[in-house]
Amino acid sequence: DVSHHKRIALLGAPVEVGASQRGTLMGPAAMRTAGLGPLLEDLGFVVEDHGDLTPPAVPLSTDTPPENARHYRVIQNWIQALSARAYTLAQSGALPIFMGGDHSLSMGSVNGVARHWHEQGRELFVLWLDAHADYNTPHTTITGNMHGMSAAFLCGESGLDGLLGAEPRASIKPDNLDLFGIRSIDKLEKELVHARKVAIADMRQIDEFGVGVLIRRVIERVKARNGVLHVSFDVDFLDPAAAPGVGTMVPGGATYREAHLIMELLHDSGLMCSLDVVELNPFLDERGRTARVMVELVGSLFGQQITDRPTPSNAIIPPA
Ligand code: B3U
Ligand code: MN
Ligand code: MN
Repeated sequence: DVSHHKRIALLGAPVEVGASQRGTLMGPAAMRTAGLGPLLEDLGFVVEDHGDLTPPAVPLSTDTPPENARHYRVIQNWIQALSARAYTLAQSGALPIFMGGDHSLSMGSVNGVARHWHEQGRELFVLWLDAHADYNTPHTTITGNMHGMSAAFLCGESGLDGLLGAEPRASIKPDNLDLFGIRSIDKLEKELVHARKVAIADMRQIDEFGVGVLIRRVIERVKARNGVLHVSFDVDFLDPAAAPGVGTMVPGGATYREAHLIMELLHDSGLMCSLDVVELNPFLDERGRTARVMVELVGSLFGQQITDRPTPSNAIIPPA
């Protein structure tokens, strides 16, 4: 149980070149403006804001950049710096929140926290809330955008092997990844996800079974292995009607209420050890709406409740 975390460490990672649209570099500032820090303090946490990470401008590595990985050098610097910071933040005993920035940042944040937990003898599971699978490699990508490659990289796929430089690579098992909310996936990407047997809850399953049943299944899997859970929340998981401040709007996403329920169930599980909030694009937002929604959702993830009464337990036993 990692719910004993009383300290939360905020770290901004204003990277934007992993996406096709500029503007996610404003994400961390918008999360702060929307009141993330004070909200978490109101919920009883000690909040340390570590500011925004600034990676070195000059590449550290001497490897050859792969073809079809746009802005590889810039992202490489982000990933190496982020992985090192994620590792030390996790070691410090605080629960880190990585505020993006585009989704390429997760290659660093998750690698760093995975390294920490693996040293503790704990398995790291990753819940990927996203319209996309982000399971491309430089070999399969159509766009070359590196935010579409982060989940594959984290599961040990080759093609970006020099990305971490001297940082130790701490891959997770494809078995420990849950892609959730998926409704846009490329052909070769889909083949790779199937070949690696990654668990997917796509929108059809969400419509058919509901997020409550599906998230409980994720939670039970982590519990059964005495694991810890990293949540990687891409804003485009949400329906564009609820969250317009995002570069890739994919219709048919999670509703405001579905997303809150997921956050509440994850909170109650006590399993979350770290969090990414990525792809928030304040440049495309409508009067700060999406930033505010994301801050509210993080509030629910950290225990904000409607009534503060115990929730009646009518848990559905998930199938094995
Ligand atoms: N799968 C496509 C599209 C994409 C992935 N992530 C986002 N878009 N936001 C790609 O570029 O790899
Ligand atoms: Mn994503
Ligand atoms: Mn996405």
